[in-house]
Amino acid sequence: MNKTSKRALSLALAAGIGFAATAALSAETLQDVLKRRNLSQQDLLAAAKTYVPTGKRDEFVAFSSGGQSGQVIVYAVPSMRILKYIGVFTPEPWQGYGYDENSKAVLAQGKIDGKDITWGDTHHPAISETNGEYDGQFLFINDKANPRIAVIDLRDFETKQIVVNPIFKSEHGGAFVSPNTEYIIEAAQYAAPLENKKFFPLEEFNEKYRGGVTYWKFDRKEGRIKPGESFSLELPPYSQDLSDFGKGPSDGWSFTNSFCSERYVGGIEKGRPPYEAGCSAKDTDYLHVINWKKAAEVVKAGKAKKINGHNVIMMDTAIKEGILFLVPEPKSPHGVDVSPDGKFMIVSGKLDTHVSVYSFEKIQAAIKAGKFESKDPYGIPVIGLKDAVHVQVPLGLGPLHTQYDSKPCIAYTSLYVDSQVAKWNYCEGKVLDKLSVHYNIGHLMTMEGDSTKPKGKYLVALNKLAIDRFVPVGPLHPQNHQLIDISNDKMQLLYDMPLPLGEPHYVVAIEATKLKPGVRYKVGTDSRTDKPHPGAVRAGEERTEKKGNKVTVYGTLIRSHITPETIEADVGDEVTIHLTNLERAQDETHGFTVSTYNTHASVEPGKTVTVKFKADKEGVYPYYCTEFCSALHLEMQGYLLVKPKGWKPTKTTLAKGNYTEADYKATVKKVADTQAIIDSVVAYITSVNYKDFPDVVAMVEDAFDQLGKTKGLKEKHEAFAAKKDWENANLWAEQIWQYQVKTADLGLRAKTYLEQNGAKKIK
Ligand code: RUQ
Ligand code: CUA
Repeated sequence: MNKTSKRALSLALAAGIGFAATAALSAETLQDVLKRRNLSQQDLLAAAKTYVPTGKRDEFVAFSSGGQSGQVIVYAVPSMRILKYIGVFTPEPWQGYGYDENSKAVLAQGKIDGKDITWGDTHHPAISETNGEYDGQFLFINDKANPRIAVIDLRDFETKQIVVNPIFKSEHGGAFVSPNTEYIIEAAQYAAPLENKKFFPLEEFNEKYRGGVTYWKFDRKEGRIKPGESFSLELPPYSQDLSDFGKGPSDGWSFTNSFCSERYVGGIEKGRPPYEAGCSAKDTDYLHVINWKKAAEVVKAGKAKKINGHNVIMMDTAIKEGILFLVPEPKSPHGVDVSPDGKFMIVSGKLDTHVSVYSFEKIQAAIKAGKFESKDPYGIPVIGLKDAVHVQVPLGLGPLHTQYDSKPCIAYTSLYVDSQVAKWNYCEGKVLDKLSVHYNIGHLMTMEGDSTKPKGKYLVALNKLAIDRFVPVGPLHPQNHQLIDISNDKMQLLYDMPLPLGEPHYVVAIEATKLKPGVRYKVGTDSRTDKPHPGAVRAGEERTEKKGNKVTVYGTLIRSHITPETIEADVGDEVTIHLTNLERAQDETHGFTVSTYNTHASVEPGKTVTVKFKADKEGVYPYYCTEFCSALHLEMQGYLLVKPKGWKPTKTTLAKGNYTEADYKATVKKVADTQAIIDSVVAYITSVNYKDFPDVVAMVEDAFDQLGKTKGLKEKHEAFAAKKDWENANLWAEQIWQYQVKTADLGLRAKTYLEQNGAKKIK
């Protein structure tokens, strides 16, 4: 018996006989701890508001942009515990994302002009909505640097699709969803020619460079964006920025602001003042007001132009059809955020102390009356600021983004220069409270704060700088997400969370109970397509095929073996390994890698994953399971044998172990002892109402599954024993014990769960 199995058995024995640890007696009182750790009553209050005791769960789940990592960070509120990183635009090794064939296919959708792009500048995540409320089904996120949008399915938190914007070279105003997630907005940032690979000098900026906004059509049933049914609007080269969809009365419209409507072209190297001067010279920029429902009809009517194979409504068409308007907005604006009731759009001018509350009703009245103060250089009608604004409120320096409270008319705006959050009433234009944060807040986020039904309670400040907040870790600091309690009149700062990944620009949070992720896949699923995987097999159907120089393995994974345990190839063969995880138990993920072939798969219960590589080096390459899945995880192994050209075997049998009758008898006794433990655990479980605990039912089923695998093995070892083949007799008896250990492991987990969750005795 090796060390691991000895430990497993002794653990099983210890727990099986009901050995319970006694709770350690703490001599310290709460007062002692406060003193020792130098904590105030206020600290204690903050701790009480954020602490989530072991075994308890958080109220909200936040999806944060992972910034330059190209990933999404999932964390929980109020504990601020990180739950997951989701690989999106970049490879993520743990999840095998970019290391198995199925996920490589998703990443390959993000190639631009045939080139792999292995990073992304993610900015704005958006949760899918139904009637303007978060529904927890999908998450979208954009890549500013390489204009792309990704679709993540929240049933398994996996990236399913990446679409490349067909006409932009960069973007920023995405992802934002329409109230029923029919469309996802992606607005351009830095203007460029819309046609691919077209060159025009900067001298032709005004004529040939363009901005725009894309409306990606989303098919909810399929959970995929339909590029063929998507369209864009050509816009002036104004550096379009953030966007938002209207809702309620403003449903059908969308809003995109802009900076650098000066259309300034810098050139320090030629002695010209830099972009920052030329792009902020004027007092106003433009809010783009777009009737997207009508725009969709214009496309249907065949009035769009195809650019790079994509439908684009040109500016002159948009003007003629009355779907595009501008409103001045002060000065170098950043966020545009539609209020929950859809009546107002709040715009912050970064270089203005004011926040402007635009009235949708007023804008509509001006459009209906044809009341425009001017036209921009491209002939787009401009509605006068006075005819569009409900109120302008001086909030402080560097206002950027606004989020909403569950209480009517209450909003929170980030003040970048002041490093503050302002709480204010946008109906009455009154400032209510201000709170200092550390430092230079960018976005901020309230719970479901950009939906029609914000949940209030907490606000997270996404600060750009983290000076003096954390133990120093070198010149590159972590980001600082600060949790703020907004349930009372006065805001209270609760917690600093360092985020050590990228610059997370924006984050969205949803009530945890709205998320209904699965715990396993239907056996044989390709999780990246949601379809049955053609390489899936069931237990007993495993096989290896060799055709020409192609070796294809149809394998399975289950605690604690990989089938097959040997793969043979000739040097130069192309090896494709399909692996199905046959587990039904929760959290029984197996990983798979082959030494030095840069391949990795994460195979969750039910999933089928393919890894593929060219066996271009002769030699011996161990493969193994990379997740610590059971007591015999280390033994979940095998060999890839890459044979040299013309190799012939000289030895045809494997070495034998020196097993004796005594070894065999000891193993048989061990099997009997372990069975006694299993019986006692089963007796306990069936003596309580375990059927009322679905998680336990799954564990118990799986435990019996494992035990079921011992069928026929007793006859087998006894037959070998009768022939005095002690090696085979001993090893087959040992195999029974392996299944018993897994059974006991699950049974004990179930027992602990039941004891801790108040299972009741039944008759
Ligand atoms: S950004 S700090 Cu949304 Cu990309 Cu504003
Ligand atoms: Cu499977 Cu470790």
